[in-house]
Amino acid sequence: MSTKPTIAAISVPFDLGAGRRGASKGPKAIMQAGLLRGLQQMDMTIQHVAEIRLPNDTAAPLPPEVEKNNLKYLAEVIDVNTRLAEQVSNVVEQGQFPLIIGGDHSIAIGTLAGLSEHYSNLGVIWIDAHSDLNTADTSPTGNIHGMSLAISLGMGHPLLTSIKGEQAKVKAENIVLIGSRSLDEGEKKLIRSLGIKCYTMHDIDRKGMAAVMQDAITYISGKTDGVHVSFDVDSLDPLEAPGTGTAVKGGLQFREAHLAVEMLHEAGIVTSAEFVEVNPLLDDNNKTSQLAVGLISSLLGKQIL
Ligand code: NNH
Ligand code: MN
Ligand code: MN
Ligand code: MN
Repeated sequence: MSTKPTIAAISVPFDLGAGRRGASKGPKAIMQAGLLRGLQQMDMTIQHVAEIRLPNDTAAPLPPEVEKNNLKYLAEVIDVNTRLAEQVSNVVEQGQFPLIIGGDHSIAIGTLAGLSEHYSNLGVIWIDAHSDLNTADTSPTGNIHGMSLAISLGMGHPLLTSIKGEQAKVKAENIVLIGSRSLDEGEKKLIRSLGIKCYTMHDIDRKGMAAVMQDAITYISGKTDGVHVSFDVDSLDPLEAPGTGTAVKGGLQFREAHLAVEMLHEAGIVTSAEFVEVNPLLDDNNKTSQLAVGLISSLLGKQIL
C-alpha cells in the first residue's frame, strides 16, 4: 500500500474461542486508547465500519448430530466467523484496507476466509507466541483460538474449514510464523512436515529482528498477491503486554515488535491486518491497549521522525 487506502476497522468483541473471558472487551479498550484519533492525526481515512457479534450472544444452533469433541463453543465460533468473513470480503471488494480488532484469535478463521475470496495466493505473517496450528485431535485445551491457522490451511472440523468454501484459505508455503515460543507437540510436527517458515524467539535472539523481518519479507513478497498480518499481542513479552489471556515469558520487546511492523509498512506489501487477544480485564492501566494502538499506527505508517 504505497498510496493511503481508506482503513475499514471491523471490531469483533468475541472471546469464546479463548480459555478465559475478557478479550471481547478488547475492541472497546483499543478504541478508547485512541485508535481512530491517532490514525486521523496521521492523515489516514479510517472508518469503523462494523461490529461483528452474535445477536443476543446466541449462535445459530448446530444440528444435534454434529461432532463437537474437544471444540469448545463450536457453534458460536462458526457463527461469528461466518459473519466476519462476509464483512471482510465486502470491505476488500470496496477497495478498502480491512483492519480487524479482536477479540480472541479464533476470528482469524473468518478474516482469512473473507480474504480468500480476493486473494488466491495470500501471504500470512503470524506474529504470536503460539502457532495456532492445533486440531481437535492435537489441542491440549479444546480452545479454538489455538486452531485458527490449521483451520485456514483446511485442517480441522469441516464446519470451520468450509466457511466461504471448502478450499484451503492459505497455503503452507505462504505462511511465516514470528515470535513462536510455545508450540504443542502436534503443532511442531505440522510445522516440520509442511515446511512452514517459522522464526522462533531463538531465531530472533540470534539474528536480530531486523534480519528476521528482512528474510520474512523477501520470502513472502515474490510469490503472494496480498499479505495479511495477524498480530497476537501475546507475541510481546508479558512485561510489555500483560493484558492478554495466555502470556508466555521470553517474548518480543517493545522495540522489536515496533521494528517488525515498521519494516512491514516500509516494504509496502501489507493488504490487511488484525490485532487480537488484548484482554482489558488482565491489563495494567491500559498498557496493552495503548501498545496495540502504537503497533497498529506503526504498521499503517506512523514514523518517529
Ligand atoms: N496452544 C495452546 C492451545 O491450543 C494455546 C493457544 N493460545 C493462544 N494462541 N493464545 O495464540 O490451547
Ligand atoms: Mn460480497
Ligand atoms: Mn494466537
Ligand atoms: Mn498466542
